[in-house]
Amino acid sequence: MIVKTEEDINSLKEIGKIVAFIREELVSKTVPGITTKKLDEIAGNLFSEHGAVSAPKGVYNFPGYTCISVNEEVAHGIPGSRKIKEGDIVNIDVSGSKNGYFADTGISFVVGQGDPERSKICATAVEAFENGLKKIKPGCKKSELGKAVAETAKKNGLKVIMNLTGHGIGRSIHESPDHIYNFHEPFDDEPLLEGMVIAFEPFISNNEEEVFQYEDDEWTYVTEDSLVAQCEHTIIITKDGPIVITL
Ligand code: M3C
Ligand code: CO
Ligand code: CO
Repeated sequence: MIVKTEEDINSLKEIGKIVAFIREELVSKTVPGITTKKLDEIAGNLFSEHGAVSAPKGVYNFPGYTCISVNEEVAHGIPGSRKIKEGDIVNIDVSGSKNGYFADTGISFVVGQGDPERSKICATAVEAFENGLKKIKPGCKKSELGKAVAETAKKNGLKVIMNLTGHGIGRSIHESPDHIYNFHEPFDDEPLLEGMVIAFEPFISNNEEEVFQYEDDEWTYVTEDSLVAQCEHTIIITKDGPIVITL
């Protein structure tokens, strides 16, 4: 969407704050032994306490309030009986709506004491997000973001996932612009506009550059032999600088 009114901005900020709060609650409760289903139940309760609705469930009938992806799972992980273990790389992606406005945020992290390589991949996803964020201003090319992500990955000896992208957001979870690539696509010269709302979500990998959808559940994106981390926030683009509503 393109924000036009104060109400647009305030309503986006409200749902942004809610999904960020749920994300942080779930991160703090991700300890060895807890199941992903239990974490998702906590999120379900928090959505209703805040008068908000899960986007995966509300829009796509996804079998969970949140997407929780562990190790070989990269995104759209379905909460279930899987128990979190020390050293797991976990992604918690929380998206939802309130009063017809949507926000989307996600973070990957290592549980407890883990392999430093895993922590580095997570830190690189955050760095890629921050470097992309610096490029965002009305009129800049959408491809500038992917360029910053790819350069950050390369500088750290890592790669990007090429078939998962950021997206426009606001009045629905996924809207125009459809694809904010995580690699440099020089032909993608579509400009980002004043007031545009986007979810920017770099995915950084140590090996493969593509994910595939797990056939058994038709949801989970997995890799065969890679570790992947994501960092996602929802951003309003303004002439005075980007407003990150999900910090
Ligand atoms: N929040 C998710 C979508 C959840 S709806 C099942 C997203 O937009 O960040 C991703 N899209 C693709 C991978 S993660
Ligand atoms: Co998301
Ligand atoms: Co998203």
